[in-house]
Amino acid sequence: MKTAHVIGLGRSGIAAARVLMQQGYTVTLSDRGAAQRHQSDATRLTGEGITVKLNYAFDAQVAKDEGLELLVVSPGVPWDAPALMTARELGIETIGEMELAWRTLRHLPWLGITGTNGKTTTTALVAAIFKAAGLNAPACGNIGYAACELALTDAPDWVIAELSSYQIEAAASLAPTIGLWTTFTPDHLSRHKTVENYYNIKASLLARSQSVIINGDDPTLRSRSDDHRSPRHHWTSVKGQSAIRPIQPDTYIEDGWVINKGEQIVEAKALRMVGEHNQQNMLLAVAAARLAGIEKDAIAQGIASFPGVSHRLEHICTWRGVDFINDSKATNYDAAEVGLRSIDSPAVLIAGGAPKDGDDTAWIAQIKEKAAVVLLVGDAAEPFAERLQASGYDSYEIVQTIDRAVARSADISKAQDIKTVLLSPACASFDQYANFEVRGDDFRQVCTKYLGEL
Ligand code: UMA
Repeated sequence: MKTAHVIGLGRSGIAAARVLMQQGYTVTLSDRGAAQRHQSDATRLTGEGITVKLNYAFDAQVAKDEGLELLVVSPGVPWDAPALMTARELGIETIGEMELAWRTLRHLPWLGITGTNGKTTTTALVAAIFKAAGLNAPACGNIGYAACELALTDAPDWVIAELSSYQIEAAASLAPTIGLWTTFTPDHLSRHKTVENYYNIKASLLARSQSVIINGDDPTLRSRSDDHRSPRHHWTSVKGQSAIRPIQPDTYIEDGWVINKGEQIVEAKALRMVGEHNQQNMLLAVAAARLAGIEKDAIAQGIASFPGVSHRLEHICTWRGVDFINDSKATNYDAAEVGLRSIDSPAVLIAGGAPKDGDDTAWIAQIKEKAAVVLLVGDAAEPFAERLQASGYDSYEIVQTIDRAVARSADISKAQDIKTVLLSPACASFDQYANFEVRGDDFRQVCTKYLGEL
């Protein structure tokens, strides 16, 4: 009997364990935690014949002695964790959940979408276009629906996967039909150590892709364009056909139209999402759809009916003329800077959470331009206050929680001419919430309830 061990009782780990069961493995699934949700998942999975170990530290030597052949890890498990290194040394095959999905679904065409920011919107927009074309191609991967969950369903027409650096580094043979790169700025440095490591992980995906689409409006991707010059590379630009010379984009905006290889595809204004970055995401999605052979009518229909993505500049409500916007997915400085750049000012910005490393210069410059007041929450409140003060911006208040921030922003909006209240944290959520979705849901709920009662 083949044996496999899966680490991480989350979305990826549960789906990976089920896929392995279907493939005839004897499966053990372990997690270092033993929270309430772990216990109820464990009961369910035990009933399916999976051995579940909670509060468990994977020991490679013990596993080897017991004859383990395959170790599958969830994206959140550091790829260089000592137990994984020992497993490799002992000859236990060690792969990520995404690699397992690839091995299971490699007979299908794949579109792999990566980048620091813009991945989720581009992935969701591509999925909307493919759906409009009548294809069965739900978005999977980092967007929240694990690729192994997709592998448990009826075979789709395409695998449209949002791929984080965590997933790519643990999926060494994943070779998409189309690889797509949205943006590049430093992120996840606590895991990948250097910017170069982080870049190389993403570049490795494109190196293995049959065709490649790259956002030519991203300064770093453009400056490293020599890494990506060959007929299989396709560039996009919102600035027209000639603005990013010597690169020649084959998808670009001109006279208000999205053009692909000289053909008008859809009017740029058809997309109902604000911000130049979303126009960039739209071009990437159009380029991917055209490479996949989708007709322009379906592309136009998919774009026009696309409602946007939850937690990404999501409009919650308009209260006394002030727009309340949820950008909880902005978990780093660059995403938060893009969020601020996209909204009407003067604004009240709600920021903070679990702080991350990174360069905050451009974000603070946008705060000075757009934010009348910054309300600070979570563990980052004190350090952000110090950074803002040191940069000469003193219109901030420490309010600690999102419900107090919403109440305070309503007061400020009554007293000052405020156009937008924006939750765009520039931080992870783990100090106060399970993840950024729960944080965004909380913001939505507090806005709806509190403002509704005023
Ligand atoms: N765990 C261990 N040992 C470890 C690390 C984690 O046992 O060393 C356990 C945790 O206790 C927890 C479980 O592993 O119970 C969680 O695994 P996970 O963190 O991999 O989470 P999943 O629920 O499987 O979600 C993962 C992605 N999470 C991460 O990459 C951290 C989700 O991306 C993704 O949507 C999902 O798979 C489906 O593909 C989220 C994310 O935060 C959105 N991604 C990062 C980002 O976008 O910045 C990369």
